[in-house]
Amino acid sequence: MIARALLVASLVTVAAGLTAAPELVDNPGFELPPAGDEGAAVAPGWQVDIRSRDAAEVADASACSARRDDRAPHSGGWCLRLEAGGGLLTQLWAEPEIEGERGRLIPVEGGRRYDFSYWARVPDPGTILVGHVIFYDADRRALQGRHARLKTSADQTGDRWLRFERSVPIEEEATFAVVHFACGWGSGGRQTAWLDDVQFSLHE
Ligand SMILES: [Ca+2]
Repeated sequence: MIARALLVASLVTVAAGLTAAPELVDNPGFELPPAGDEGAAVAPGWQVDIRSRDAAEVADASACSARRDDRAPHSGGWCLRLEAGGGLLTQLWAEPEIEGERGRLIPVEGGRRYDFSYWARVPDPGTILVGHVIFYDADRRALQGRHARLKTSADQTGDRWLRFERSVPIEEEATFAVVHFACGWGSGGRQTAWLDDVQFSLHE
């Protein structure tokens, strides 16, 4: 009986393992702290980039930041607080470690369905947090069209955490993906949004 119970338990474990597609974003809940020598890195697996709305570099980005925050995270002990102001965008890029190298391109399987989701808290009207996944072909050209992007916009969640999610079959020629967030598209002056539990994985 014990052997049978163990067999059933192991089969359940195997089944659970088969249904859970690997998470493709490193440090998706911002729980890992930056190492001492990582300088301005927001958290392992992520990079921050401040730009104007027309993507130009800016001289004074003091109104913008993306920092780990331990006040009221959605899960664990930490989330990420994004601040934007002065008409600038605070952009956050997933920088996955693939074969020992850090880069923004995540390998994907063309023609398959992918899931993208995240939790956001956007208390102030006028603030918008946009999260999206952009797919690229083997020559690293961004793909266009209905199945080329996974995009959601979080705005005015109040003080609650809300989950935003998209799932689409991607183009056959899709080879890479980039996971990206931007705060600052809203109409308000100073804009603040909190982000936690990003998920990007093959749909199974
Ligand atoms: Ca977290």
